[in-house]
Amino acid sequence: MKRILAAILTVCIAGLALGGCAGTPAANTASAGTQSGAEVVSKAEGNKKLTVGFAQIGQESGWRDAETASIQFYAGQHVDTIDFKFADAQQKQENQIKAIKSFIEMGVDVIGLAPVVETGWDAVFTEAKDAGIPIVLLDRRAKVSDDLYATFIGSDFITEGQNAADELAKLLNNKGNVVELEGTVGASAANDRKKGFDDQLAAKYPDMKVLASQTGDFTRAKGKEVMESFLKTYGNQINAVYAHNDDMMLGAIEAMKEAGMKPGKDIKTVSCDGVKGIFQAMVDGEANVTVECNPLLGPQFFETCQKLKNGETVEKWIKSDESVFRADTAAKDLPTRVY
Ligand code: GYE
Repeated sequence: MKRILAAILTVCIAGLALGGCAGTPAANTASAGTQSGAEVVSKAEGNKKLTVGFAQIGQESGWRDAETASIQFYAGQHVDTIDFKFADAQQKQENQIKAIKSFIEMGVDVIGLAPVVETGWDAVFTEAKDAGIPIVLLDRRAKVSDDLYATFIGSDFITEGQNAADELAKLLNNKGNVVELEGTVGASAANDRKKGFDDQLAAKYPDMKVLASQTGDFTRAKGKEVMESFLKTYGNQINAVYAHNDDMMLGAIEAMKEAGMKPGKDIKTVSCDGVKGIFQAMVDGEANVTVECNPLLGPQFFETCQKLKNGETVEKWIKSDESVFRADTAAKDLPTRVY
């Protein structure tokens, strides 16, 4: 699956350089926008099809692949009504900015973006606004004024961080030393999962301490590398790991096993996402809890884009539904997981 996806994405990157992917360039023309606040609507006219450009972050995690697949699948099922252009930015903000600029030039109806980091978007979002093209933020937030984007579709990362703290507290009987694997530096998912966790410890669990916290860039390889260095420095002092995503935790689990430790037992684990791999680790007794974050955003994304093309107003935050999953039900849950 990953390989097929990678092939599609590669074609799409090449396609973007040539002016698009998956469909013909939009025939519609974008005119200068005068809209403000929540009333950002598409000014595109003349093309019956909904034309959408999406600037994806990259392929850093299983979660990301599932989100891309959900979007590509929906677009593929609706080729008669949707012209879809996809760009993979390989985790670089400059590539996302380039993709957005090229979508503006094409005159798409709506631009979708999963912003790799929170800041640095004002100039290019203003260009889109001036062209009358609304921006839909998917799964991560951008720190810009409200008039520069139409809506954010995604999770409450602060709540996820708080839930992670409560789960670790239960596993440790409110007392112990935690090491933290952070997501990509500057990403809203990393900033807020950290803030929610830290605030909850400060408010409710004075005997739980974060020994060290470092980025693992949301990847399995980096998660493993950082955990190895934590183990070298703190060894047996570590009672638990909190990882901002499951992929980093899966890397950390490898590191713990190689160091002769029993993850899920000697060292408790809580991570975010809910990918199949972490359910398998819970079934195997090597992980304790995952705080779910839903990547299957394709349908909601395109439905929102259509509403914007129609000139309808949409909520400023369209929240995803999610829960917490623990090792005791993992064997029953695993077969029901779709990503
Ligand atoms: O948790 C992580 C991914 O932005 C919510 O990004 C998303 C995060 C997700 O790489 O696995």
